[in-house]
Amino acid sequence: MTDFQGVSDAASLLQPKSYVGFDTITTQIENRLLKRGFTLNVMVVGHSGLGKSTLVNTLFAQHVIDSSGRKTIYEPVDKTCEVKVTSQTLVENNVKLALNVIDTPGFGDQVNNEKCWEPILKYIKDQQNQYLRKELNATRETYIKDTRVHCILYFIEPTNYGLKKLDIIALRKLTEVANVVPVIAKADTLTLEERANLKSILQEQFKFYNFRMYPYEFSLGEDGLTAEERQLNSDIQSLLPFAIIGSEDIITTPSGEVIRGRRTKWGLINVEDVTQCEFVYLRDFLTRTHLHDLIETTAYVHYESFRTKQLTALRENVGARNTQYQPQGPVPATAPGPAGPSMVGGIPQMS
Ligand SMILES: Nc1nc2c(ncn2[C@@H]2O[C@H](COP(=O)(O)OP(=O)(O)OP(=O)(O)O)[C@@H](O)[C@H]2O)c(=O)[nH]1
Ligand SMILES: [Mg+2]
Repeated sequence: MTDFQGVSDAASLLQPKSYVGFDTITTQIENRLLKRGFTLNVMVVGHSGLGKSTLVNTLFAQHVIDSSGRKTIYEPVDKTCEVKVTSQTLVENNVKLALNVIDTPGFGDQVNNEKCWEPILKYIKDQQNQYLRKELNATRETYIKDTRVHCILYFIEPTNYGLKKLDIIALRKLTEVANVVPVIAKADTLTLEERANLKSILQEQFKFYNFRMYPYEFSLGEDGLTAEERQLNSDIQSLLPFAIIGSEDIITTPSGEVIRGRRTKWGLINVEDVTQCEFVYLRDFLTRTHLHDLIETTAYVHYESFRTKQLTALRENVGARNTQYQPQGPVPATAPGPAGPSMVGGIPQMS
């Protein structure tokens, strides 16, 4: 009998006497993945005009979304916060990325912003619910379309006072259900001292309110994080929230250098220069080191916890129903059962 425990033991590793070819499995997987492409769902949350659309367009170096809030002060304030999804497919070296940007215009725009985070939270839970329903279907799709929110970029106003009451409530709710990456918006409007001061206030507030920001210290797999990965995650954590500047403009400097930047009265800002802002750190972290991890963490941490809660509630419901309707005598073949509390597709709906 093969002892699978022993496979990790180098002494028991067998090398085929001639080339078999199973080492191509990685290429085979890569080819299949390339054919299918990848999906990334990014949600942007923050007050109107904080540069949400600009940052997404800067991150993906393409005009992916339009500003969806008010264009002028004369436009009426939308009644409520809503959720708008824009989908684009980006291609880079044969890799197709279906990018869905979930915009939340109207967030925090009202005089009374109580519960303005509700439509956002509802959207996130609806996507998880949809996925669960598809997963539990008797005839499952081979690849379930993934609309679960992989990353929330949370925009914090560049003031000197740290989080507002609304930020605290929204962050508490959102960090429980998705990967949240906080950013200080429009960092060019703060001096370097103000920026450092705001960052330390925010870091203390995150600690005080116990907000679990992405990336997390724990690992998803059994293998655990390597010392290097752990170090990278802790370096990123110490940078949060990223002080960013966004721009869609490509500018040629007097020295002939082509940069992505903002032209101001007192000079040019190169958003890709790490001495001027932390945009590059954010981009590298989101797209070059943690893109896959964002998707996996959503599936194995956030969705998993939602799934467990839902299925436990479903089991308890069925259990309660069975106890309530314990047959006293012979059971009629067509005994009617109560319609379970607020059930959609057999799954109880959680608030
Ligand atoms: N100074 C400065 N201005 C910025 C920055 N990012 C965006 N802006 C400007 O701020 C304005 C609003 O930017 P948007 O990207 O439309 O902001 P938004 O958060 O998407 O706004 P809504 O969609 O209306 O909620 C635009 O004029 C941008 O050029 C930044 O980093 N610094
Ligand atoms: Mg916008």
